[in-house]
Amino acid sequence: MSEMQHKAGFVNIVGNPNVGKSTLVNTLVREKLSIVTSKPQTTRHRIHALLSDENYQMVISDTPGIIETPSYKMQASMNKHAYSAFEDADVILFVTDIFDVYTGEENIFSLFVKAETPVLLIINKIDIDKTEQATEKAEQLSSFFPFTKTYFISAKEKTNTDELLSDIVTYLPVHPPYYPKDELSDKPERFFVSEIIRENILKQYRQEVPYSCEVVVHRFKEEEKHGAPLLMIYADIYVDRKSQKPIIIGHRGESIKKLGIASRTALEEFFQNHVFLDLNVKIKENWRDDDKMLQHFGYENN
Ligand SMILES: Nc1nc2c(ncn2[C@@H]2O[C@H](COP(=O)(O)OP(=O)(O)OP(=O)(O)O)[C@@H](O)[C@H]2O)c(=O)[nH]1
Ligand SMILES: [Mg+2]
Repeated sequence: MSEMQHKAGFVNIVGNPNVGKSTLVNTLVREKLSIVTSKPQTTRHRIHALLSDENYQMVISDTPGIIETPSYKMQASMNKHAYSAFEDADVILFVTDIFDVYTGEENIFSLFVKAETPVLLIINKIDIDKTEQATEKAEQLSSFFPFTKTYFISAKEKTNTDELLSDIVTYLPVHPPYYPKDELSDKPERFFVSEIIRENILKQYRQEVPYSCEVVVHRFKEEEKHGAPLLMIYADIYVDRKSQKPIIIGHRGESIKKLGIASRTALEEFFQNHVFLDLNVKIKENWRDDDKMLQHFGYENN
């Protein structure tokens, strides 16, 4: 009897901003690893979420939504992260929804051709879409590229995602696991801390303000208080204009206090631990176009 061979591979998720890529990653791995908000351009980095079973390991990449015309170096770097997902994929998940518009001229379709891997077309948000529209969308997109298979899902409601998951396994090559089986991500804890705070900034503040923010965790330490573990977290929020600092802080510090409470609650949920959180606001003018700052904030590697 031949032994069941272990499979492992890279499952890379691509698509426009706000179509539900991060929601799908979280649904597939059954953990909230990637931040999700109603605003486009939430994800800025490429995030590897790991899903392991006895017989397989998926390295699922969430990527930033592709920005057609980047206006900051930061966005150019986000695109670089997104495009890198075409290079090492074993299977590509192209996520879209019925609101998403493609003409067929987009660069992404030639990248699918070049990738030479199966590309699955995922029409998301069927919980709110009329089936007819979703079907029309799928037909239109299929005329731009011969997708391996089409799925109509709701990442949010977990509709048809089990079927998708078991299909993905069939596309994985025979390979030993890339990471220890009990790991959930290749990103360090500090990364998730800054993402969770950034998620709450995106949820709380309006217009350009959240997009001008970057969060840096400069101290992350487990201590004990009254015999119970306590995570001590100190983070700086960088804004790219002077005028944004008082907005983050708010009248008598009310806004940052609210942000602190929401972030701490989310962090406690994530780490299943008590958290002490200290937030400070710093100004770094035009950091989104500053190579040195971008490197410092981790945009250049990975
Ligand atoms: N109704 C519905 N909403 C969804 C579904 N999936 C995602 N959303 C919502 O769509 C919005 C964007 O979801 P994200 O997962 O952040 O989208 P994304 O593609 O990762 O976005 P970027 O990181 O900005 O590129 C959020 O408000 C989600 O709650 C779905 O299946 N149904
Ligand atoms: Mg995202």
